[in-house]
Amino acid sequence: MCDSSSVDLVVSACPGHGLSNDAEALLRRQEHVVAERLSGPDRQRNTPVRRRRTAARLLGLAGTGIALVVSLTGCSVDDIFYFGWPKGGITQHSQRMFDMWIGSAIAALVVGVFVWALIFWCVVRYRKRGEELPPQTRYNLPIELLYSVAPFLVISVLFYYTAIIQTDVNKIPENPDVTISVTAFKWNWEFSYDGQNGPGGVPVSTVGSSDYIPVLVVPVNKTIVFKLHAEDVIHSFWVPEILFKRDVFPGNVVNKFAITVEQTGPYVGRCAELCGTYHSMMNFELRAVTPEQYEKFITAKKAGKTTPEALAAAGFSGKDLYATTTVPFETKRDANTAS
Ligand SMILES: [Cu+2]
Repeated sequence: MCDSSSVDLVVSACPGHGLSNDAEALLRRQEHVVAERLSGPDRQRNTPVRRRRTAARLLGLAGTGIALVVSLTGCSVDDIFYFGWPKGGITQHSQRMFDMWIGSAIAALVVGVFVWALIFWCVVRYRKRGEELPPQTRYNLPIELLYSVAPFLVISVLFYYTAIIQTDVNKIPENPDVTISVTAFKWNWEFSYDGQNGPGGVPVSTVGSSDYIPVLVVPVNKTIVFKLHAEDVIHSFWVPEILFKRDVFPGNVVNKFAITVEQTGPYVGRCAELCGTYHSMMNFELRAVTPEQYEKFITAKKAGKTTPEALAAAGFSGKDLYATTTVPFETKRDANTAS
């Protein structure tokens, strides 16, 4: 192969070409630049040393990215495997919802890893190697059928499990063990036990105020139906540990839902709908107790006892006579300073 450049050929073929020294130098410079662009980078790109450096740089970038994702989420190692879902929950429904979430996250990860692998494989395998346009592929019927059918299958499976579990979660038993009417108002709660009347036929209830957190006492392993109604604006009944919330509407709307609590203990409850100035302080406590403790509590309330007295009758004492998961808010009505 001849190493002579085009300029050399012109100069040697035409001694009287008439080019000045400057023009000849300029042409040689341009020719050199074009030759560098067309062949120089490709030769460099294909050297083993350059390939190793590129691979090391990519590995470093991937490692840094993974470290950033893990550290910036602020999750503990345990939480990583919940994929953003709160732990288990305390009702029979919450475990099923948790299982569905984990299953969906794993399925999404499998699809995601497959797609990422395909993308990176294409990026590396078919990277640009020259100016020549690679073969263009289109109208590949099997591949296009796969593109159409695979997402449909994924959606169908997710829809099936969502419909089954949602229907089960929303089911209202015909004869629940306990029915509780929940009344939400700015900015507190009243819980009234249907069919349980105190002195004078007044329904047994617990109610909150500016300086008292209402305690909603429920028995474990019994079906409980909640009937939700608001006196003023839209609120939302939410106990994070039951992994469920439902809006509470004023007017003629009475929303219902049913749960069976499986673990005793105190759990904070909140309003989850922005309902006004003190919305964030509209809390209550769900106190899940044994059926025996529940019976003692209701019996004491029916006898006209206060909620702390009834909790004492159920075996609680000290600070457990009041809510332990949240405290009444400070209204600061007398203060003229910003809070
Ligand atoms: Cu509210």
